[in-house]
Amino acid sequence: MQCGARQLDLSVPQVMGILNTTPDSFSDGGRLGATGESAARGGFRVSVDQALHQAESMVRDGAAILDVGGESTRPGARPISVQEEMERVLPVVEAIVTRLDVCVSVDTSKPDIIREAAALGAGLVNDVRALQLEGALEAVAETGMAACLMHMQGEPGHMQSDPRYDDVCRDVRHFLERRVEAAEAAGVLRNRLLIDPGFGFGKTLDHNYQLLAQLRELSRLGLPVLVGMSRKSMIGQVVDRPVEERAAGSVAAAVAAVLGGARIVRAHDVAETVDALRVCAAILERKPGPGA
Ligand code: 8Y4
Repeated sequence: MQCGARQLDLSVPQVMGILNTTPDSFSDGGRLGATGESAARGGFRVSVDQALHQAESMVRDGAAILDVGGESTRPGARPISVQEEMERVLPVVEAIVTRLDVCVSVDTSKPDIIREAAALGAGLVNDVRALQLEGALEAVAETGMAACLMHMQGEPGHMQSDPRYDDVCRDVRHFLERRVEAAEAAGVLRNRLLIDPGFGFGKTLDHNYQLLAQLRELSRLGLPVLVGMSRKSMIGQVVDRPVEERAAGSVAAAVAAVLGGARIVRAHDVAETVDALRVCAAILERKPGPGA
């Protein structure tokens, strides 16, 4: 798959490492360098140096893509301005693009960020709003970036209050089909699109596991499937462990997804996930019939 100027090899399953620049991200808990003082001021900004260090380590561990995000989708998270998101995300994008051999993904919904990130060399837009904000489809079409379209029911903040579906797999597939059509109509090439069921985004535990168990259905759309379950509550509730102890459970879910046809796994624990996906690749190579 072409991601801006870079080529991404999807003949084998790949890992997208999560690089968060938000002060309240669940799982780096300040490891990325929020001082108590700057966090208290609300003026937190991850140092580019610290982010670059983590990025280097994830590339060494085998990540093919790094996902750089500045907006938190946690319930109750304060919405941030375009300006603030730019200040968090763009310096990190630039630092990685100029120094590391990896595809940079920008986790954003905003057309201005999409354009700026593309100009700096980011190759992929990872949008939890599936490019539904005004001007987002057009921004992607202009830049030649690839895009991941994710399903979400509701908006961050309220999405987990009482999610309901007639048939979660069918509803998610229909939504993604419609967003793929909209993207193509706006001039985004089909071969630059990825789809994602959006685990945890307006879904109960049961919805999440139904989607995982029937992930094959999504591959039927003929586009590469990306999944993100790393350390999420769908793992935590099953293993009954806090976020920092969910690596093994997350890897198990990643393996299930890849054997169910997923091509990219968004993960915090890159080294462990890369090993697991290499084992998956060894299995998939030997499967008879039409490919994974
Ligand atoms: C612990 C750690 C608990 C992280 C919750 C979380 C996805 C995504 C997110 C996803 C795609 C998250 C940006 C939520 N999830 N993008 N982004 N797919 N494409 N929560 O599933 O990681 S953020």
